[in-house]
Amino acid sequence: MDRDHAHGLLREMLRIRRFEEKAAELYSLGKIRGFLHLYIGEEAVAVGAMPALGPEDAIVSTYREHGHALARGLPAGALMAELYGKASGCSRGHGGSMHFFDVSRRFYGGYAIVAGGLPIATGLALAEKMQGRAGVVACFFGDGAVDEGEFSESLNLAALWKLPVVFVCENNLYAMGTTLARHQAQTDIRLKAEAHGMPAEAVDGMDVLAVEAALRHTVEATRSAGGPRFLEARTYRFRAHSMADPELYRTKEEVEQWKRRDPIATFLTRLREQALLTDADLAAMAATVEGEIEAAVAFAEAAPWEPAEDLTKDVYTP
Ligand SMILES: Cc1ncc(C[n+]2csc(CCOP(=O)(O)OP(=O)(O)O)c2C)c(N)n1
Ligand SMILES: [Mg+2]
Repeated sequence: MDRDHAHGLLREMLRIRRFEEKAAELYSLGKIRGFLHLYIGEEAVAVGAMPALGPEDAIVSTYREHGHALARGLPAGALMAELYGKASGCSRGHGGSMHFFDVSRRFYGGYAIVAGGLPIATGLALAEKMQGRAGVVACFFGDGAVDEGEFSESLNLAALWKLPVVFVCENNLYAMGTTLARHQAQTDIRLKAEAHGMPAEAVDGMDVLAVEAALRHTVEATRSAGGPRFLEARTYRFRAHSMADPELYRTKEEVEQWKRRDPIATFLTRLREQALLTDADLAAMAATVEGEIEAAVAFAEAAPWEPAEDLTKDVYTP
């Protein structure tokens, strides 16, 4: 394992964790309002995935997209300002937590609609193919999206037209409070992808290196051989579905059990065991991350509100 690369992966996971812990704190202070879905516990998926994707590739995510956006390189300040609803936010404060967007980094959302990103990703992949470009689209979505018609429609067309898209299902076992077995007769999601005519595999979504290896070979296979691929990342969210969820559908013991597989803590242990990380390295990294998050909050605090006359600017109907 390359030391610098490993440090980079750890730093990215720490950035996401601290960004979201701070967002939760700011939510309870009333600085951030509306919906807020935290990715805490799932960081290894976004962080493992991004090194496999270049600037020519595109990303589509869900409403639980803070981690993907940070790992893709959207500035933390622009994301925090978006959570505040400020005009300096990445979506000019119009979108909030669920609608991070940055076309310059080919980050095409952030979607509030479950499975809504799949047809968008499929369309982006169709554009890549029609325009003769080599980009691959990585589409992230949850286990709940498997229920939707858009899931079948998108997978079918992507396979039929051999489009360069990698579908990454972040299976965290729950769609709000509903487990897969309560809404699907077939709980092996890979079989659903294979039934649509594409290769599918599963990966331990709590292991950042395993995710990176899986994404690298999946993205490369898609780029060179053409046609979509499917990856199921098995993961778990440590926090509630959103800020308003009493979590009556799972036990504290289950959550504690998964926390023992915390992607950050387990990676830390691994790096220490292999003498790739010292306490001083970690302290320095934590201080850098803390500084970045503090600066992001300061940026959001100081950022302007959109002028009242702009409120109806992007509204289509009177
Ligand atoms: C089409 C649609 N139906 C219902 C909802 C309400 N809803 C919001 S999140 C969610 C659960 C989705 O779970 P999953 O896809 O597993 O993603 P996770 O929240 O676990 O990341 C539902 C049903 C919605 N946003 N869109
Ligand atoms: Mg889920």
